[in-house]
Amino acid sequence: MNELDSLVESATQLFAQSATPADLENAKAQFLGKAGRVTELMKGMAQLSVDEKKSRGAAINVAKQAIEAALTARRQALADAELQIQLKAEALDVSLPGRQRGQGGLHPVSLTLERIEGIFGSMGFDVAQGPEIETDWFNFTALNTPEDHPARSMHDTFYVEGGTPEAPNLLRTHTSPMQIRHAVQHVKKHRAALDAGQPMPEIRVIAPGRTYRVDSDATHSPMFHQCEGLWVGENVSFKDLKVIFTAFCRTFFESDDLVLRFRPSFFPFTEPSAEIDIQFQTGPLAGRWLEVAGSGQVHPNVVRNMGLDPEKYIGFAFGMGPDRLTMLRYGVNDLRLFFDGDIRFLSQFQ
Ligand code: 2U9
Repeated sequence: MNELDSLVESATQLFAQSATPADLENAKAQFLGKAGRVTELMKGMAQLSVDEKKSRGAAINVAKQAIEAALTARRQALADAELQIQLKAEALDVSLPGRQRGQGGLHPVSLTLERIEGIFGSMGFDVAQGPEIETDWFNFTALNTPEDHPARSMHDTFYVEGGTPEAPNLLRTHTSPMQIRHAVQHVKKHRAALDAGQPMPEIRVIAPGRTYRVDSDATHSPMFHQCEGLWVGENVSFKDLKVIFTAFCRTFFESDDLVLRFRPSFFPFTEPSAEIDIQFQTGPLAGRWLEVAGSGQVHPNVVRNMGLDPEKYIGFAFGMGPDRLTMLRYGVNDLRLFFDGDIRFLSQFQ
């Protein structure tokens, strides 16, 4: 191998050993730079004759071009390798599943309220709506709760600004005010017929919603839910109450052999009154009496406050706690879980 061939070979080798573009430029300088070996060879031609210069110059040029070609090839190889590294780092795995958008769902108590509304809706009941901030009259007076009744104590509810000292505004302690409002509207709508001695369509309504009391432990929350029902007509009886509430409980708990017990009790707005207990015949709660609701014949004073004659119209009412119904249905043992907002608890109901 002649001197020029071995020069090309050592340049090619040095270029191949250059791992980065900077190394490669240094290697280039050693051969093609001002003080590089090719330049030195050119300078070394000074003493040669014109003919020798021609042939020697041509040979050096061939070697120089070979070195430049090797340099260009190595530059390209390094750039390609760099690109490959970059592509690998930025690679997208299109087979990966997309990021899921968190999907919300209804709160377990809302699911219960929807169930209750569906069941009573199918039995011809309207769903009442009304304000959570109530007047003293709708929350207490209209419901036959006298001025000196313990339920009116400052300790039993939350009073809010805006009322008068005699009739303060308060957070409703039950959903019954909604039924009074609903009944008053209903009676107003049919006033002319009533005055003409004609029959009034029956009032059949449920009132679900948030209620408030000063109470807080594992089974009581200052904010809780209630759903009350009211059925007023000329020929309604306790039997009707028993039939619809039994049908409701059996449908709600999906248990056809569920047994109900009506146990005498007292409420200011009903007389007579009864607690309603249920008993499952199968399943984890079988054999125990579980209190699920209160009920009774609407007190004549309350019927009168609706604008109806209690001698002619009779009403039956019930009240239950959807929070407790939800606990029973799903086997939840602490009421506070419903209001903590813990996604690990709530997501189990989706
Ligand atoms: C009107 C007249 C009477 C609703 C009734 C109850 C009995 C009752 C409690 C059950 C558990 C409330 O959620 S709870 O704490 N309710 O025991 N509620 S009778 O009586 C009415 C309602 C409206 C106009």
